[in-house]
Amino acid sequence: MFIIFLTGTFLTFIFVFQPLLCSLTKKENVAVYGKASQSTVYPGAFAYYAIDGYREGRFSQGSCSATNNDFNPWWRLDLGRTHKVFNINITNRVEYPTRIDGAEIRIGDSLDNNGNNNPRCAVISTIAPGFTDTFQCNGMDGRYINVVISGRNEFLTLCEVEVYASRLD
Ligand SMILES: [Ca+2]
Repeated sequence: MFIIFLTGTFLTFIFVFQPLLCSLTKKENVAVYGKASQSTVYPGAFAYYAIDGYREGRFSQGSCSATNNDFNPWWRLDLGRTHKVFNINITNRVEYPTRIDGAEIRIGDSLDNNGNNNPRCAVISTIAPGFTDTFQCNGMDGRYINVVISGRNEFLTLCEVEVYASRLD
């Protein structure tokens, strides 16, 4: 009887409380509500394409942003107000996948150096062609999310940037 009671309690937790807990703590991709800009615009590859909601990694499909071959190219998302950022997903382009290597994710409220001086969440070592990798930012605060490649000339291409964060009121 006790075992049945215990099992029942356990199942109640699994089927009732667990989904409730998940729905309360679920983080939304807030990137789609933001505004994107970038150092320069490669013809037709607008900054917005990195937050259009599609992870499509083939450049020809028109869902990847790209800069020209800039020195220190950057892409920036403005969330409109400060958020607590938990994790960021970045989808790499299928073609020329090594262009993303060494890119830094920076988060903060400053626009100094176009936001590229904000605290660093992560350095992207590499992302497989067309794949999506997750970077943990552990609740860093910021209105601006930058992806910047420092110290070399490069085309910065992002096929999707998802930002899972909570608004700070
Ligand atoms: Ca996209």
